[in-house]
Amino acid sequence: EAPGTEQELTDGFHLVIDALKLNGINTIYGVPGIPITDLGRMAQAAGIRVLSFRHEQNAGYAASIAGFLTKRPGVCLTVSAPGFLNGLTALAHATTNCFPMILISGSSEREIVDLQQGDYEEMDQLAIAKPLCKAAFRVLHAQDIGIGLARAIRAAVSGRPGGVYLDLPAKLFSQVMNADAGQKSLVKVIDAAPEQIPSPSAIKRALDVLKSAKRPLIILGKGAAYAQADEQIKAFVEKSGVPFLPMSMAKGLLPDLHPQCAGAARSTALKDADVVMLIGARLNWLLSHGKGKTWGEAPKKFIQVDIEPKEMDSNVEIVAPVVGDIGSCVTALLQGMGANWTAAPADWVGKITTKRDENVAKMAPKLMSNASPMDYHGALGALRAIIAERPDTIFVNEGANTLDLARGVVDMHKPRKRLDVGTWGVMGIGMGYSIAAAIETGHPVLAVEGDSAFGFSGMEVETICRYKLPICVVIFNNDGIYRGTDVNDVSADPATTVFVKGSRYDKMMEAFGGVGVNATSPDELKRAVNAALDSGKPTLINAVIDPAAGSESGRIGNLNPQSVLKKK
Ligand code: OXT
Ligand code: ADP
Ligand code: MG
Repeated sequence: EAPGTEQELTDGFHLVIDALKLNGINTIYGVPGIPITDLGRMAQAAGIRVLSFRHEQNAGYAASIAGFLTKRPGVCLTVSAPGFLNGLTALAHATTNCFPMILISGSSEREIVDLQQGDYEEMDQLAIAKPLCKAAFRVLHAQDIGIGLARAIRAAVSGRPGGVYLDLPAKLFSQVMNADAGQKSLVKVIDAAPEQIPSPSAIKRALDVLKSAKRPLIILGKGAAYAQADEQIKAFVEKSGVPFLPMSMAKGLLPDLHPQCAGAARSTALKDADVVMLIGARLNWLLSHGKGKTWGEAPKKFIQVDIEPKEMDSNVEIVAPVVGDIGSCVTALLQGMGANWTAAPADWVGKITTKRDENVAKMAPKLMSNASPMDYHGALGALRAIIAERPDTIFVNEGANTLDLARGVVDMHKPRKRLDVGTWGVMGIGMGYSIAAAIETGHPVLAVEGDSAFGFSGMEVETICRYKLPICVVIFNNDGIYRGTDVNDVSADPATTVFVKGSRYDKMMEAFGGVGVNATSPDELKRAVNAALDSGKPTLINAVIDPAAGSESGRIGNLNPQSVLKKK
């Protein structure tokens, strides 16, 4: 270097890194390769945490849940065409779940792609990404990197959060420009997710409807968990005296053991309520679209609090839409209630409490079983006690029976501790979510995985060992999807839903220097999980579950189409 003699230069690589850092993005999840290998190296050298995965889908899921946990866009970095497509599932997932995420992908040269001349990993990525995300941008000139990233950040986190695609063609990275001009071209995004204050008339309307209720119910969704308005939501729910029902990832926003929690009286609460207030939850399939058998005969009035105006009336009439960010909306509701709000009718609250206590009492003995081979309840009883003792542990969960039964059995005590398959019921989030949860929160992670579910991201146990993350993976190994007992009596091939019997997933972990344990009883399981959480060492426990214990599709078997010709 000859200082002073030549003008100082910067390039696309450095501008991308500087733009990320300027906006507080300090972690990247991705897989290296042409054209972004050096970008990853340089980002690491510049102090960004760059986590290299074994498959982009898992890196993408990591980025998506980082967005949920932090309210900042999680960033996933991929190579062109195949890497991009691998990451795209996660981008679509982030959009569907309303998690802020940016998929940054290297791409091939526009001139060649547009003439379809067969470039290395040729693909019109921008066009393909567009319908699957909130916004998609391409940057062709180094001086536009700052603006490009600013647009991506804003699009991801403002309004209803979601996935954004940022296309960076290979040539951009080596483009050179004057360093001063480069620095000036960067944009620090101010107030990326502005407050959206609800109108006073909407608040009054909602409170009038709530006040008129004889059997009110509040449903908290993962949008409420995302909002990080925990104190206001708690104050509002408690002041209202209304029973609340947490959707899966909203469990723990108020503790599951809170006296107003109706989680264990779900059917009764939905059927019999006359006014239902949705806070950050959509009336999609998970709530039977707000109609039909689940919702009973009695007429309902819906109040909905959501940042997305188009969500209102999506499935049924919303008599009191409250559009705004949840923090502002709940604060306004709380203020509007004034000093003399009459709590929800005692007979209704009593009815829910009685039903809940009945259901809890019915389940209690099943959780005490120390039988071997384990059934789901026996194994989950052990894990439930561990989470009660260690409420800061992040609980990641996927599978069918493994998911549905854990959701009911394992109480959550704090907000944003339960991370699961979300709106799509997708298998494969397990290891990506676990890695991001450990990285973003610093808390230990307990991932409870069906043996099938685990298979979708299982190779990332190497990643977990490489970064020495405090993650304990428990595989509920019942030899297959839903059950391990199906038989094909027509050919020598196994039935389509079963795996190699008696597999030892724990040995996978040992291959990479982690701790592997085979657990055959709830006591063994409990000991192994406690040891893992105490040591913080990457651990995988193969929990042997009775192959006959599960049911088809867990709690959603009703969604399977039936052939009238099937059974003779
Ligand atoms: O009130 P009632 O009486 O009704 O009782 C309710 C509660 O009140 C009560 N309850 C309690 N009782 C006592 N105590 C407590 N604490 C308590 N808490 C609650 O219990 C009942 C039930 O309560 P719940 O759960 O709240 O209510 P319910 O009725 O279930 O709620 C309805 C839903 C819809 C909201 C709920 O069921 C839900 O959230 N479901 C999500 C389901 C889901 O998303 N499933 C995942 C997808 S399944 C399938 O698609 C799978 N695949 C295909 C596939 C996928 N998904 N993805 C990809 C990329 N490829 C393929 C595959 C391959 S699952 C799967 C693998 C499965 O095999 P595994 O080996 O992984 O797993 P295993 O099954 O274990 O083998
Ligand atoms: P669940 O699956 O838990 O029922 P959904 O994903 O269906 O939750 O719904 C989440 C809802 O929360 C979405 O409609 C989304 O627009 C909304 N949302 C997300 N963040 C906010 C926020 N900060 N303020 C208001 N609404 C939000
Ligand atoms: Mg299974």
